[in-house]
Amino acid sequence: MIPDLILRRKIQPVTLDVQRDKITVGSEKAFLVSVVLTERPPNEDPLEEIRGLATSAGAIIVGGISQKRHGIAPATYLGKGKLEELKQQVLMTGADVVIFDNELSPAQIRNLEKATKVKVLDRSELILDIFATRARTVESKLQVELAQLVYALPRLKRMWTHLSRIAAGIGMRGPGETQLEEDRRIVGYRIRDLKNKLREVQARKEREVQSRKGEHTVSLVGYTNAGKSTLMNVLTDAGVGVEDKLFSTLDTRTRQWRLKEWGKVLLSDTVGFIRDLPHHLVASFKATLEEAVQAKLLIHVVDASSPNVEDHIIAVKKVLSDLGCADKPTLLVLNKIDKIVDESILHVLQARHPNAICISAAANKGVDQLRDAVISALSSEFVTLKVEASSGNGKLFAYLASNAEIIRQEFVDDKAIFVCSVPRHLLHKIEGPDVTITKMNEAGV
Ligand SMILES: Nc1nc2c(ncn2[C@@H]2O[C@H](COP(=O)(O)OP(=O)(O)OP(=O)(O)O)[C@@H](O)[C@H]2O)c(=O)[nH]1
Ligand SMILES: [Mg+2]
Repeated sequence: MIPDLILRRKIQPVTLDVQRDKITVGSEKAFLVSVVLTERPPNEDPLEEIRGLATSAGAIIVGGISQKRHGIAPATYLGKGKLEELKQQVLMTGADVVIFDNELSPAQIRNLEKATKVKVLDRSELILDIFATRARTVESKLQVELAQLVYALPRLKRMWTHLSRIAAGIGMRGPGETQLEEDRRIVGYRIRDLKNKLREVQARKEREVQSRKGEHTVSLVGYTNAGKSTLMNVLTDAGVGVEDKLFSTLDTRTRQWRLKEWGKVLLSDTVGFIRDLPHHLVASFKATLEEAVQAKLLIHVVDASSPNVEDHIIAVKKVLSDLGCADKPTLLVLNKIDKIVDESILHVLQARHPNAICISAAANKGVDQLRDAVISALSSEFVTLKVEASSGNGKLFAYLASNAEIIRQEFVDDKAIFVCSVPRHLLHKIEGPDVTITKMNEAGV
């Protein structure tokens, strides 16, 4: 009953009862729509990714259509003719939900629902739904809930419209404006509450990462389903979950990775990225991504067998740049080469990315070359130094604090002494008349 729902929401003001009622897929019959606005390679299936996402969310796919357009139809996103075709298809296939591979405005969703008479989800909603079903730890649950609520806040009206439709069906009146305002306030409180909780998680994460200063930290990043967790398992026996599903990993795992005689590094596996990742989702997952943000070196894992490999690389670079990691030393790894049947495809990829390392994590191939590449990247990109300066040199201290990994620091009389690891290309920035720099070995001695 609706009043119960509303009551529950007040006691436990999450509104997800209503939201989930509206914005989930479950095991419903889904019809897919993709509007392609940019030129794509002719051999590409425009529905492939949304099919993967919808399947990962548990939907049963009953069909799909795609349309190439230069611009969108403001009211319904799709053009008139295509909308007619969609209506027919929904009827014919008995679909319960239409899922768009595009980002729709609340008004467009409303108009599309009116036309098709079934629930309509856009790409962001679907991704949020997958994240919600996958979230296991307290941290990821908080992050997903925040992302969902931030997304839902401007759309509450739509959910209410939906509710009042159900309400009308069982002989009740829909909620008035006051109820909507009240709801907005409740959601607003909950968002603030979640942000505070996540601030604590973030602070704890930062302390954790901070405590590893001086260690070599390497993070696996990449498009979802690229094989990051598989590679993590091969390198460290971590036993992390691997699945042929999008977003199987939502939490960061860190394990020791022994690099032969060179020593050990800390390797992290984390949540995958995707094209057009809802930006509030990236913001919400800041605590989880902290490991990658702080890593000394990134290993960008790519599914080289995907026809969209270049798009995936661009999408990952974009998220990395949003996270402020654009200039971080990064090794590109072309994974799943065992799946590439046509050798010439691999040659083209190699020519385009001459520094990339080709591997097959599943077949444990190329892993030694990857090890060597990581060792040489870590050794050449960073230098360990003893920096001595007068204790009044605040500018230098601030610079080291934000750009170097400080291994040890001490103050003797009016002198400050830092042992730190500095990116080689920033060395000149710390040189100065009152600064003495001595090179040290990796361990800082
Ligand atoms: N053929 C082949 N399959 C691979 C390889 N590496 C991973 N896979 C498969 O690709 C799928 C995804 O692998 P995961 O390791 O879960 O990928 P991920 O990047 O961690 O994915 P998310 O956590 O969802 O972002 C699984 O079915 C793996 O078995 C490989 O080298 N070759
Ligand atoms: Mg994974």
